Amino acid sequence: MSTEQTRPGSNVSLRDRAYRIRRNALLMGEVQGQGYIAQALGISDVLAVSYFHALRYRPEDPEWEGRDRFCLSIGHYAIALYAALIEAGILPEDELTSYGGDDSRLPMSGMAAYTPGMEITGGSLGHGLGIAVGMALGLKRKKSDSFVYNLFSDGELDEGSTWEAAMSAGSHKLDNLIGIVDVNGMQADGASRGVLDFEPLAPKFEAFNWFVQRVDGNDIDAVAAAFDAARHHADPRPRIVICDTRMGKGVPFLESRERNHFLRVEPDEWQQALRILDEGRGQ
Ligand SMILES: Cc1ncc(C[n+]2csc(CCOP(=O)(O)OP(=O)(O)O)c2C)c(N)n1
Ligand SMILES: [Mg+2]
Repeated sequence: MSTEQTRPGSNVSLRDRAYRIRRNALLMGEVQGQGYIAQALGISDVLAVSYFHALRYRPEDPEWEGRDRFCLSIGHYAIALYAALIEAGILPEDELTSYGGDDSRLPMSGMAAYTPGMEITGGSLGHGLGIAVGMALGLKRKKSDSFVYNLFSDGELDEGSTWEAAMSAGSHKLDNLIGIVDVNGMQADGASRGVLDFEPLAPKFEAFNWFVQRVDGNDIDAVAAAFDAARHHADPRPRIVICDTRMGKGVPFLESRERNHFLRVEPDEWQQALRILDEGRGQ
């Protein structure tokens, strides 16, 4: 089955998908009045490319054995993934208003057992890449041609387990593993490089035998091209796409807000944010 057949409405542009993912995230954020909104806006272009250009999946059968796996290591980015899963038709749109509520399938931190399409329970930082390595090894043993993607953050570069997994993937030549790092420059305690300076980042992964690309994570064409190159690269090596993103992307007054790891947005600002997003639609 071709990838195009697996997803609905494939005549919608990737830019429009990203806009709709951002919109879903803002609507969920509004339900709680606060949250990891800036990350969601920043990573929406990458998620649009993931769910509408790269991944193979069946919306009506999220556990289809032939699917590519998308692991969300950063459980606090769940709002962003729910926004994409709604757009992809894996989650129903009307569930959006339950975000973060009691008995909701959309808890504020990603839980695999709760949510269709959520492959792993993330949240304890630094574990996603190791889990993805295990999945990729298992799929290879089964002779599957599925890819395993793992989205992790620049904050997770501070975790030793990330580097253990990176070395292991390179050693096992896991060419079915595609890492995506969201380098948004921030983490809970402030600027990421002020906590631990991970630059230069690309040579570190290269030294661990990964095929490395670095792109502007808000340039949708560049992200799509990098994902294509990652999938089709001939070397038997794991692949990583380092994505430099801008927190709050698409809503300038949120882009410029300081300490944006966990945003509190005033009640009247949600409609303003949605209006600004609608005006810049598809840009
Ligand atoms: C092992 C572990 N240590 C600490 C935390 C607390 N924590 C939650 S999010 C976060 C920041 C992580 O950095 P990043 O994902 O880059 O932050 P963001 O870009 O979302 O601001 C921290 C330290 C955690 N979830 N897990
Ligand atoms: Mg970060």
